[in-house]
Amino acid sequence: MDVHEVELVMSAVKEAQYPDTGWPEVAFVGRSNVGKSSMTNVLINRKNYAHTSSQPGKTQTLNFYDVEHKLYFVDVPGYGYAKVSKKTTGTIWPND
Ligand SMILES: Nc1nc2c(ncn2[C@@H]2O[C@H](COP(=O)(O)OP(=O)(O)O)[C@@H](O)[C@H]2O)c(=O)[nH]1
Ligand SMILES: [Mg+2]
Repeated sequence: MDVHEVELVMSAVKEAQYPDTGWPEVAFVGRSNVGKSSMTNVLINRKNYAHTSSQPGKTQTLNFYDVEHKLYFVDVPGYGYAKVSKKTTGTIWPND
């Protein structure tokens, strides 16, 4: 699919904030710093729309990208060794 229209529609910290359109949601799961955000950017043809970082732990919320009003790519926090407190990341994803 050629992607032209992408929009960050929600940066969610709790389930009540997840979109309820029923569109498919695609997410990549993996440790911090393995390239999940970079992969998302490649797929949506953007350079750094999903923020990448050389420091682990940059992505701290569930970021839902509306792709062509058909589906979502969801950039998720990694697990592993990010230097943020459990309080900051909340309960959505274990941070270690
Ligand atoms: N060498 C190399 N570095 C990459 C690749 N993909 C991502 N990176 C780098 O790895 C670091 C972490 O990438 P990021 O997408 O933020 O990882 P995330 O924590 O899984 O979302 C960044 O400095 C990226 O530039 C790749 O295919 N090769
Ligand atoms: Mg990331």
